[in-house]
Amino acid sequence: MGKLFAVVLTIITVVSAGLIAAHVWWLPVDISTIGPRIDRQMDETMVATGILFLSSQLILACVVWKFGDKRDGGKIKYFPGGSGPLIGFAIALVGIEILVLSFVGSKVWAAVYMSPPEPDALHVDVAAEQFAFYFRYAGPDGRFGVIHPERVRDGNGNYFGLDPANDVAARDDVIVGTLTVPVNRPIFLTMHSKDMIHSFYVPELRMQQDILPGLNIPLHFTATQAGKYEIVCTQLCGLGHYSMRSFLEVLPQDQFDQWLKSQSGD
Ligand SMILES: [Cu+2]
Repeated sequence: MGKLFAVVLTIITVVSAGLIAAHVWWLPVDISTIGPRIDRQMDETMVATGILFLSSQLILACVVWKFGDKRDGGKIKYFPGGSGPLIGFAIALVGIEILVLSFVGSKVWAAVYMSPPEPDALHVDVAAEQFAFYFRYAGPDGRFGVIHPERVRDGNGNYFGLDPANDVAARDDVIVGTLTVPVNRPIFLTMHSKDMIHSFYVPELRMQQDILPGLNIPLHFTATQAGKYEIVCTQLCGLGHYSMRSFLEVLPQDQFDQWLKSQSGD
């Protein structure tokens, strides 16, 4: 029985590690400037944790193979010195690995979160709610209208609580349900939530950011490939969470200009 277990354990270990190493189920194509660094970090993490995973499972299989059936007269073999030092060693090893990975990974994290957006970035304001995303562009005047939370009303399409009657800057704000951006241009998002925690996730951008009520959360990226990509909410935000999604549409600059102009109604 012990030998059979050792064989099955070895097969499961090697096959699952092989599937990950071969990137059989992996992230979709990367379309952001930060993507290659994130992917490399992910690979490094997988190699470091993979070595620990493979060695621990294979050592376990070897031990079970060798000692699993030897229960002569009910005698149980113990590791010299007991299991305490071994457990201590394993905890220290995993702890050091997590610390090192966090330290190395923090550089990529900082490149996204600790650096300011480019000065020429296109600013898009994002509102998340149960169960939709809305995107707002400043319009031809380049200024966003002021948000009045008490004016937010889905019934008349005032998702951002604007007051166009009294606020000139709000009159030309463009509000849409699809995040449309020009390719190769830095994009700066500010995101807020109307009701509860949501999350902005675009696997192709390698970006996932929680949106918390009461905060205006910044995020910046540059998309490098035109196309249409799915935006999904990855925080369980209520009964309709499964349907909370939108699209990121990356267009060549001239097509984007045309699109924005048509939305502004000029
Ligand atoms: Cu949500």
